[in-house]
Amino acid sequence: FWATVQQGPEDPILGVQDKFNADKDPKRVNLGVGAYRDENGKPWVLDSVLKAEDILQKKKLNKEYLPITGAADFTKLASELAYGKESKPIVEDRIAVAQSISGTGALRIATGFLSFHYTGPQVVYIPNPTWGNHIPIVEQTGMKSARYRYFDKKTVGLDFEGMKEDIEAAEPGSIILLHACAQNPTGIDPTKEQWKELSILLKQKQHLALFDMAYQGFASGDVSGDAFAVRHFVEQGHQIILCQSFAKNLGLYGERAGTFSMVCSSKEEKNRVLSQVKRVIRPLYSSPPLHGAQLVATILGTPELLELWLTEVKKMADRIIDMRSKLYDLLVKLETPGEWGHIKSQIGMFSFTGLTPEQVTALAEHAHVYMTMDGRISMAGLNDHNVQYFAESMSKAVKG
Ligand code: PLP
Ligand code: TYF
Repeated sequence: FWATVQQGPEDPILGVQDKFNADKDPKRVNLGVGAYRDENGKPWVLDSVLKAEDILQKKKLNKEYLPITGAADFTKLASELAYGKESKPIVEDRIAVAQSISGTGALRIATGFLSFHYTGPQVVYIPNPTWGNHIPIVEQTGMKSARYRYFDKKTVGLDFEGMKEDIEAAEPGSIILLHACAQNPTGIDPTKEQWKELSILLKQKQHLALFDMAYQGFASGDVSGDAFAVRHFVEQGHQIILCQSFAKNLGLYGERAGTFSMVCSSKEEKNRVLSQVKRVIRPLYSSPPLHGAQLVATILGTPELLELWLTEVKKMADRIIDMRSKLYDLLVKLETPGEWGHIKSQIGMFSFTGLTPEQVTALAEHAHVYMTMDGRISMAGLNDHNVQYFAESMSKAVKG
């Protein structure tokens, strides 16, 4: 049957993990996949999650199917976390929300829904560069993807003028995908002022804002602050679509907890929209997984656990910020040619180092250091035990 099936390319991010796994050198450093690691380089199950596990175990809940749109207590609390409890569409009960298979699944519901129901241009504009999965998620549903400028190589910063020009030039009513915070892979976000300009521009052009929020709390350690862009757009009357993930900020990667939501113009519209969202989900996977959603709902819904979690997100964000400054200081001390200020100013899980593919390859071959070919490093892979070794290896690679 499958004689004509060709070997597919490996995933550029997940392939790095395989190469790291195959390297048995004790000095090996994994800066590939965007998953938090503690000060000893180990995955961290948050205490708030462990406590929620205990609570759930004592409740002896059953394992019945969830409804198509997931656990209602979870989607309510998750939406409040993203939009803010006082947000007008929350108060007016006009957000259509469904539990999703984490952020990826939320994006796939979005493109599925849009491909059936969006009467504007079937094209999603995504930043260049962006998370590699965005393009196939869009194109798998038959929609087109297009790029807007985002990264300025010269300044290693945001190409805000280019971004605005491209969004302005897009056909009115286009779908514009925006990383809500901690842009992957660049670690460069618009400022508050720039978000305000973007909000005005998108409205003028009647574009639809599709927010991907995979890192709420991870950028600054403050979950409300990191939701600024989303909340500002909603306050300005944008009927946004939001894809929310709890993989990173709650360390629930493999639990696949997230939400897909759409701000509607009325409760009546919300109900109609939700009936169609269900028709997108049902043939995909019928109903979402239970456990991750129960954990999130328990944490967000229990004041002591919520408070504990907020300190834990901040701890993760702060450790990353500390590593940025240690790496920067070491690169300067080692007299590494170039300007490295961006390592400190970039935001979130990643730093877009500017290392060339040749330097990335040399680091893997000679130093057992692994990262994606675009020179992105997952900052969480660094800790006090390996940052010196990494800085020395990186410095050597830059010196050539
Ligand atoms: N969007 C962005 C920008 C991401 O970086 C990620 C994960 O790395 C996701 C979405 C989705 O992740 P998940 O499906 O694990 O929630
Ligand atoms: O490192 C990144 O950018 C992501 C991480 O199911 C990731 O690609 C890995 C697995 C997964 C979702 C996201």
